[in-house]
Amino acid sequence: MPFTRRQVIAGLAGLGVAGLGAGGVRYWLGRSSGPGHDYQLIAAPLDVELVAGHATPAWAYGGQVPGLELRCRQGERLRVRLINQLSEPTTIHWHGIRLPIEMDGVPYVSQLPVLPGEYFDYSFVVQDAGTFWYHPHLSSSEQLGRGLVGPLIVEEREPAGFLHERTLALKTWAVDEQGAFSAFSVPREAARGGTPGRLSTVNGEHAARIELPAGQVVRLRLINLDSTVTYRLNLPGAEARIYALDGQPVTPRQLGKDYWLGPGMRLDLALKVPAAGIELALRNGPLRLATLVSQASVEPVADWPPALPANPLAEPDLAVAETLRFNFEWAAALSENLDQGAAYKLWQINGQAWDIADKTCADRPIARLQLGRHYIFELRNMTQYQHPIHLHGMAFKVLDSDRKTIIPYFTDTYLLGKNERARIALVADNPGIWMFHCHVIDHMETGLMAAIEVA
Ligand SMILES: [Cu+2]
Repeated sequence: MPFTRRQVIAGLAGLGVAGLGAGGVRYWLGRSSGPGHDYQLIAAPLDVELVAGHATPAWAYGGQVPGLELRCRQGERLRVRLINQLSEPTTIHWHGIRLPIEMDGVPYVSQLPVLPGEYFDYSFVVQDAGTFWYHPHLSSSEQLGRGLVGPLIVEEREPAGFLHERTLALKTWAVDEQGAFSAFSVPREAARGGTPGRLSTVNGEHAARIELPAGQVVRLRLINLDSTVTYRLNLPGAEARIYALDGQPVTPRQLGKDYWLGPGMRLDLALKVPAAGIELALRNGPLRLATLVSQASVEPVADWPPALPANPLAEPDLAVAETLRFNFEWAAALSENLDQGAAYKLWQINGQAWDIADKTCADRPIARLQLGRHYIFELRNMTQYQHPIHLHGMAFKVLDSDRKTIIPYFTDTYLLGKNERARIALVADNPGIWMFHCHVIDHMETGLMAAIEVA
């Protein structure tokens, strides 16, 4: 049966989210308490057409997958009322945002799960401009797998030099040829690189065609909101420069051959759009993800904008920093019976495997940092798989690696290659219990997560 967009929209009404506008979201009327941005965000089931002619029973934020793009200005307050219309508990974690622990969205660590029919008000001042995203921190393989992932864009205090921008949200869905979901997590895959999807999409569309104005410099905000895939991004024949990594500005530099964008990571590119009619392929290695189509534009040809202003991050002082070691390990001895329920202990950090079924894990932090002190983390990947290592609550500076040349930069997620050793540094300037984990969701849910206390 052919499945039209109209039916998808009509399906929304039955879910009780009609009347909120096309995106299923509206600014709260009369509830503004100072400068800021107010959203009402409904998490609810939604049939979407990822495969032509077939419905996929997704879960959506604001009536769309990926979720509604939330926008805010640096230094202002973002208020989001999450309304849970799912049949199970959920939360929202704000990936890369430095915020108070109560707003971090980790169940039983920073808040209780938001139950079906309940709502939760998130409210925090956004300190850093850049490209971020949001997702649940609960039943992650299924909730992220079904589409609960969305962009969060924080605009600079003063307009940056870009007149045009596009968000390109990358996700590879675990669906079959009829659009039905396949398993989000398969133990034998969790024990390797994570369970991969099959259908690549940009902004929820397979083989998307994205129109850009000829002669203009467009800011492309690429976000990997997939649970497993590291995209090896390239744009053959394009004039493109990197302006920010994982939301944090860098000195502009050429986009090289392949940029490896692991789960959770972001890349802000400036693209000089070629003459009208020319098409560029946005690719993952040799595979085309989307086609960028240059459209005639009457605007005068633009030049490269200046670098983006740095965010107000504390600079770690390596001379006084204390060094801590974190070993990311394969928990081989514990993983003999993959299909007999032992799947939650495939990976470990410093000999400890996180158990997502144990609500008390965060009572036993893997490290305790003193508020205001400076630290170097030595990260050692003792495994044959790469792990995008993510820290909540604080940005960190990547210093060096034994596998590649690093121009030191701030981030919240570092893609630690197989058997790589790298050093990162940070100022422990945000009190709380912060999760430190691999962003391959299968790895996170089978042990590769820990809590770090700052007090
Ligand atoms: Cu991992």
